[in-house]
Amino acid sequence: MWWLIHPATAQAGAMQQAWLVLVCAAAVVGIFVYGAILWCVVAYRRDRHEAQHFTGNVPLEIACTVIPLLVVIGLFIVTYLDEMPVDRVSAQPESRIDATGFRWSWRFGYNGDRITSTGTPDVPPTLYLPVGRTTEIDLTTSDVNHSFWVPGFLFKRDAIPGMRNAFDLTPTRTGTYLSRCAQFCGLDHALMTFVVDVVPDDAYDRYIASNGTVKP
Ligand SMILES: [Cu+2]
Repeated sequence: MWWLIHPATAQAGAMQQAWLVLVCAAAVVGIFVYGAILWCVVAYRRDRHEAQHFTGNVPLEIACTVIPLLVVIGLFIVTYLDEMPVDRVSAQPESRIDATGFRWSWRFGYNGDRITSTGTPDVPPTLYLPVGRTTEIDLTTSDVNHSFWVPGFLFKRDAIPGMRNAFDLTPTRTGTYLSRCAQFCGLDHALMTFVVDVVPDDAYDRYIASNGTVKP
C-alpha cells in the first residue's frame, strides 16, 4: 500500500497485515463510539427533551459485554495467526549471528564468533545480512535489558539478561537500515544505534570466508 512503509523482510509482511487489521478495527470502534457520543449530544439536548432515565437493561448489558469480548477474541486470533510465522525459528538457518547488547552499543559475532564487530556510542557497529537468505539471530545482553529494533524490518525483540532470544530474519531487499535500542537502558541509551546492511549473498560469503577482512 502506497502510504505504508515497504518492509524489507519476508517476516514483516505478516506484521504489517496484523497492524492493518488492528488499525481498521480501532477505526471502526472509534467511529461507532464517537458517533454514538455525538448522536447523544445532539439528540438529547436539554432544550429538546429530557432523556429517558432507566436502571438496568439486561439485553443491552449482555450486548455490551458480548460484542467487545468477540472483538477482543477476533483480534487475538488474527494477532496469533500473524505472529506465529514471525516467531518460528527455522531448524536449518542458512547463517547464524550472535547479537549482544551492552551499555551502550552492540556486538555482532559471525560464524561461531570467528568474526566479531563491536560498536561504541561514537562508532555504531554494522550488522551484515545476506539478502534472500534466512539468518538466525541469537540475541542476548551482557548487562541490563535492551531491545533490538530495526524499523525498516518492522521488527523489535528484547534482549534480556540470562536469556537467549532467537529469531529469523530473511531480508528481501539490499539496503542500509538504521536501527537502535528501543528499551530505555541508561543515560546513553540514545547512542545505542546500529546499522543493518543487507548485502548480496556472494558479498556476504566473501566477508565470512575472509574472516571479516573483505567488507561486503
Ligand atoms: Cu539499550
